Parts: sequence; C-alpha cells; structure tokens
Amino acid sequence: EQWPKGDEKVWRAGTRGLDTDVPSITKTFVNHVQTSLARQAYNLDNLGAYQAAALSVRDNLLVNWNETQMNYTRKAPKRAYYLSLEFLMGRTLDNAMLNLGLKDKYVEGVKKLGFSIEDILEQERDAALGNGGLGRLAACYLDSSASQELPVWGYGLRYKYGIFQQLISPEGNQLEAPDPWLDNQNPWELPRLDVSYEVRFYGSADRLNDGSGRSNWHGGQEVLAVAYDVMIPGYNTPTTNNLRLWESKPKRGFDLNSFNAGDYEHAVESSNSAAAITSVLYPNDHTSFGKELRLKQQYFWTAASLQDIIRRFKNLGKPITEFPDYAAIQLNDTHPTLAIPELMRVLIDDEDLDWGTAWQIVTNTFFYTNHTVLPEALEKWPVPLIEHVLPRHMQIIYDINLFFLQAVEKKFPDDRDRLSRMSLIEEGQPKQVRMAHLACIGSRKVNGVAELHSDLVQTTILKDFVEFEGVSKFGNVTNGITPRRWLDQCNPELSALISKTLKLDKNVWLKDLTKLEGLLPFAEDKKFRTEWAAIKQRNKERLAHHVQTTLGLTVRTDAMYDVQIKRLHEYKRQTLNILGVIHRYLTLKAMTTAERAKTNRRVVFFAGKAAPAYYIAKLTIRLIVNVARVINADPDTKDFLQLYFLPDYSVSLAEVLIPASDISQHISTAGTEASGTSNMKFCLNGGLLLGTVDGANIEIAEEVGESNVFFFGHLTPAVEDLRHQHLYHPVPIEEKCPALANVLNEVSKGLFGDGGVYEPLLNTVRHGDYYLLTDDFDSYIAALAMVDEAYLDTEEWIKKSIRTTAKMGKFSSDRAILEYAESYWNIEAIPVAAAK
Ligand code: BZD
Repeated sequence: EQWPKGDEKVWRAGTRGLDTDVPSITKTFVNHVQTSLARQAYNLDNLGAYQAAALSVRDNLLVNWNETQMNYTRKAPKRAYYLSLEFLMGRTLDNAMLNLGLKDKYVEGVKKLGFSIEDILEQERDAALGNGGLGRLAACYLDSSASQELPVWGYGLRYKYGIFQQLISPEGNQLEAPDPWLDNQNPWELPRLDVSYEVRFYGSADRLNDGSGRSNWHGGQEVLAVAYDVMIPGYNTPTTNNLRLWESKPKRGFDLNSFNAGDYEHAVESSNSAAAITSVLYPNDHTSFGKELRLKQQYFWTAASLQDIIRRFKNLGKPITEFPDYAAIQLNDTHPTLAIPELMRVLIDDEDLDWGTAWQIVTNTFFYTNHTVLPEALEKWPVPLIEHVLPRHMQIIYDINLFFLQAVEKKFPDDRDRLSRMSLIEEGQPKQVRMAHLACIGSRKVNGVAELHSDLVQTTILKDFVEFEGVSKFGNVTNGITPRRWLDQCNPELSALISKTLKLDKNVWLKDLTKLEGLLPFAEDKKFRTEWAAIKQRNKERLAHHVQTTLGLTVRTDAMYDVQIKRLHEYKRQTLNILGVIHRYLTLKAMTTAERAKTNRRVVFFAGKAAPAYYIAKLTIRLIVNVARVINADPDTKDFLQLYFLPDYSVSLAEVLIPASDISQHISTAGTEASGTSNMKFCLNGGLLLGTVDGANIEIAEEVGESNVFFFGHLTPAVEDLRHQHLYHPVPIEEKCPALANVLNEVSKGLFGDGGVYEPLLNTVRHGDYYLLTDDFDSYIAALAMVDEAYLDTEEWIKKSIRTTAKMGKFSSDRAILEYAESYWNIEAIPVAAAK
C-alpha cells in the first residue's frame, strides 16, 4: 500500500500509541489542564480534575478508535448495526479506565497530583439517554460487542435532555426536573460536523404512474442530522467501536424570506422546530402514545442512520443487491420499524429497483427484538398522522400490506378473521398501523429476550405469523449484562477476591464468565465465606454512607438489605412489596418486645421513576414515602424494620445499591416481565432473588438451583383464568385474602396520613385486581418468611450467595451478543493490532 500523503516517517512519528506509565499519564493530565481547560494547579477543582482525567483517558480511546475503524474499512467485513432509541450508558470514566487496563495507574497518578479518584469519578454526570432495561441492555451489548471485537455500531439520538431528574416533595409526590446532562461539556463525544444528512418531513408524494411503483416525494420540511460519535472501548482489547448519535438542526439557519420581510418570529420558528426533534427523551415506557414529535424522532433517526449505512456500503463498490451481505440491522423493539418502509423507499424511488428485489433486500437485512407482550405497550401509529408526516411511507406501508395479505389469503383461503388479525392496519377510528406486525414481516428473524417471553411472543401476539411464516423465523436470545460494569467496576473487592480464589487474572474470567463455577467448592471453605460476607458488609456500609451524605439519613448496617429498584409500574408490583412491608410492620407492632428481638432485622430499599402522567405509579411512590416516614419513626419497630425510597434512580445509583443487597425483589405478575436484567446483576453480586416464575428469573433458577432462589405466586398459564374469575366471579377481598384486606383498611383509615389520598391505588387491588395481588399476597408473605428463616442461618445463607454468583456465567452479555452475531447477523470478530 502506498502512503497517501506527505512524508510517511513524519506521520508515523506523530501517530503512535500513547505511553501509559504513570509519569506519562500525569503529564497528559497536566497538559490537558493547561491547554484544553486553560487552568492550572491553583484553580483546579474536582470538576476540572475530572475533565482533565477524562480528556487524558479519551486520548487513549481515540488512538484505539482510529485503528479499529481503519481496520474495519480495510477488511470490509459484514457489519451489524444496533438501532436503539435509547442507550442508558451511565458514567464512562471508570469503565473506560478499567477496559483499557489503566485504572491503577490513574489512581496513582491523580493521587500524586493531589486528588482522589473517588472524588473525581463522582463529578461525572450519567448519560441517561434511556428509560430502563431496554436502554441499559443496548449499553451492555455495545460493551460486549467491542469486547468480542465484533464490527458493531450503535445508532441513536443525542437528546439534549435525558430521562428527567426525579425529586420527591415533602408530601411524597414525584416531581420532575430537566436533566441538562450536557451542561458541563461532554468529553466522551466527538462532534462530526462534517457528517450530516438531510431528512424530509411532510410535503406530498406523487405516484409516477409509469408502472414502476415509484413516487416523487417533495416539499415539506427538511432537517439536518449531524453525527456525534461516542467511543465504545472493548475490555482488554484495542477494539474501540462507535456509537453514533444524531442531533437535529435546521437545514438553513433561519427562513431568509420571512427575515427579510421583517417577520423575525416566523423566521426562527422552523429552525426551532428542527432543533426540537432531538431535544428530549420521551419518559414513557410500556405505553404507546401516538405523538407527532415522537414519530418525527423515530423517522429522523432511522432515515439518518440508513443513509449513513448505505453510504458506507456504497464505498465498497458492490451492487446494491449485496447489501444484506454487508449489513445486518437490529431493531431494538419496534421504535425503529420505519427503517423498513424507509429502506424500501430508498431502493425503489432512489435506486430504481423493482418491488420484489427491494423486498428481498429488506427482509434479509433487518432483525427484530421484541421486549414486551403487554397489549398497551405495543406501538400503533394513527394512519392520518403517518399520512401527514410521512406521506410516501404510508403509501409503501399500504403496498407492503397488500402484497402480504394476498400471500396470507393464498395460504389460508377464505379466512377473513385471520386477515384482519394479521393486517398491518387495525380498523377503527382512526385506523392505526401495527408496528410489531410490520417489524415482524419486514425482518429476517424475530426474537424475544428470555425463554418464557419468546414462547409467549410466538403463542400470543405473533401466533398467526408463526403459522404463516414457519417457526424457524422466531427465536430466543436471553438477555445478558456486562460483568465488567456490573461486577468488576461496581464491586471491586468482590472482583479481587474472585481473581485471588480462582487463581486467574480477571482478564480471563471477565471474558469467560462461566469460569465463576470454580467458586463452587469454596462455598464449603469457612475462611472464604468470612471474606465473602465481609465484602457484602462493606458494600452495605458504602451504601449507608452514600445515603447519609446525599440524603442525611442514617441507615443501620446490621440488617438484611432488601432491594426493589426498577421503573414504577403496576405490572412490576411495587404495590405488592409496600403492602407486604405494611403487613410486616403490623405484625411487629402486635408482638411483644421479646418476640420482636428474635426477628430478622430488615432494611427495605425502593428506587425508581414513574412516567410523569402515570397517576397510579406516582401514588405508589407517595405511599412508600409516607409509610417510610411512619415506620422509621416508630420506636417499637424501628430497630427491626426500616424503609427508604431513594430518589432519582440511575445507573450510578444502581452501582452502589446492587453490591449491597442481600435479597432483591423481581415480583411481576407471571408472564408480564419479558426478562428483567437487574435480577442478573444482583445475583452476579451474590444477592439472592425473591421473585415470581417470570422472565429470566426462571433461567436464573435453572442455573443456580431452585434451592438458592425464593419463588412464589401463580404461574403464567393460570393468569388468564384468574383474571376471568375476577371479572365474572369476584370474591370479596375480606374473604379471599383477609391479611391483605386488613393492610388496605389500615391505609384507608389513615395510618400513613390522609387515607383518602390512596383510595384510587387501593381500589386497583379491591376491584378488578388486574395484576393479581389478591391471588399472590399470601404466598408472597410466606416467601418472605422463608427468606427471614434462611437469613438467620448465616453460614447457609453465605453458601447460597456464593453458589449464586458461581452459576451466573450464562448471563454475561458476551454470551448473548455472540448468539446474535452467530445465529442472527452472521458476522465475525475482526481483531485489530494495538497502535505502536
Ligand atoms: O426491556 C424492558 C423489559 O420490560 C424488561 O423485561 C427487559 O429485560 C428489558 C430488556 O430486554 N423494556 C423496557 O425497558 N422498555 C422500555 O424502556 C420502553 C421504552 C420506550 C417505549 C417502550 C418501552
């Protein structure tokens, strides 16, 4: 290969790997203080030190990123693209240092400069561009893709405001504040002002009527998508992948015609509406909203990403029909489903392909992951809205539907019910487009995220599609989590103990998590158990210290830590948990002092955000906060039961809570939680699981053994019948579940402040009880009693804890991402040499 320009030797002298000894690190740190931040030792606070450290670490990432991307370009392999409207990354600095293997040196370096690494790390704001599990899964998958050296890029939106900040009012109400995460400059992103694409909205689409099926879409609003690249370092490899986030901006600064006519307001209006597209993350999970701005976000992001992917493909000089041999596009839920009609539009209107050829390319390119079977969460868009915002796409969706239903009719003649069930268009006022149907028929494969969930997808929401397309199109990839962040980073002491015990460098077991099985025999080793338990204890103290410094509350550390942290939702049943806490409180109150002294001390933690318009979820928070106020102040019981609602749940708060947990609760109504991923994080950190037979809980129990988890409640096949009985043969709650009826009455009577406030929440249980609290309450209380009994046998409990961690290897996101790479995308690892 010929050197592209100038003197190769001069270039080479400048472009080499960076030195990473401590003196070199401190030197780059100080350089950044002076020349990037324009500061010096005299006026450098912790925030400045964080920025300098981040810029210095970033230099290393950039070198690796360049090598990696150049290597991909040179080798031109098939690539995979992960399209997700959410990437819940959390903080980056600690993770980047650990993945680069430079943490110890930075600890030493910043110490020499007069800073502590803990203080520096605390300065970083979370990148919270996601709601919950779906967005965090995307982040774990990026970490694993890079760690496995796979050519995978993420595509998402660069929201100016991430998930709202949660405040709790004195009455216990959730208040929302904006999350201005970009206010302090973000060292982890590279603006690529030179990489931008135009995206059209509105206007009209005129059929060409030349028999080609093509249309001319013109007019409307044109918006610019500008790329911001986020470096994704692999663990213990130079491979550094890319997450490309799009920012919207007006194509022209402002409308010059209106400006010249003196109408300045109108002149900036359209520029504001362009910038609005990527201004804020929608904070609703598990609801379909049908709002125009959300639709514009989805199209803006898919259209920009596809243009970028197609341009990269075209640089290879291959015929467009080979596109699926070079690009696999994973749809994270139905949010990017417009990519399907969009690629059809590009292939037909711009590339001049016929319908059949275009459809062949499309259906070999896309893969669709479903994350929920809850009916209210399945995305539907009103036809008139799509017609207005994306007129050409509505034509294409109708065309796809026509050909599709013709094929269904051919296979199942005279089955009109089937046709209306399967149609992409749901009849009604207005008609709506069913995005899961479109994602399914436009994809090569469809998967769910845990075994039970994947079965439910195939037997409920997509049953007709399995019958029509054959079962081999449908599969399961059980979710996973990255053990780098969720063990090594958040629980460094446990990580060190594991390495010491396995006599393995952490580089080895963090990349082959099944190696944890080697811990099993040590469950019988008393000295090891003592070390194991001491680490859990110090993690509790770390959490208690965090609560003390952030909230000013004193949490006792000589108690079992019981944790439920996740989005507030009726199906996740935080209500069941808080009603169980009240039951425990009432039981303790009724005991004598001597009886109480024999009980298990318990500290219960909740954290999680409610969608701002989700009234019942917000009321649940209010109840938790007010129960906490009463319980924590009651001298009879406060030594035995404490309750905390920690505000503003985030990735970085999870990193403190999870290692401290003895038991965590994953108690969704059976069949409603697709997988859950925090269940895996707790168990990996030696916390035991209290849960229903749902989602990935089932597979966790299969791995760690039923004797090491606490299961309760009705099973999925019973749920439909129970709901039927609630509707048609209701039994008064006093008869069906007296213990629960008593708890509800105490709340109503005002034990935790004005009882009337909670009536709407309590009535969801008293009437209808869609999520089956009255059916599961007694077995839940029984399970809690089993947990108490087990915990009192300390040595046995520690053994369970060790055995749980030891058997969590399956749940590494490395395993999950390799399943996608091999069985779905058909891509291979492309190792890169470190820069020298
Ligand atoms: O996805 C979650 C599921 O509820 C979990 O069971 C599962 O483990 C994870 C990962 O597969 N789903 C979400 O988190 N969904 C959302 O956050 C969401 C966001 C916007 C719109 C709809 C849903």
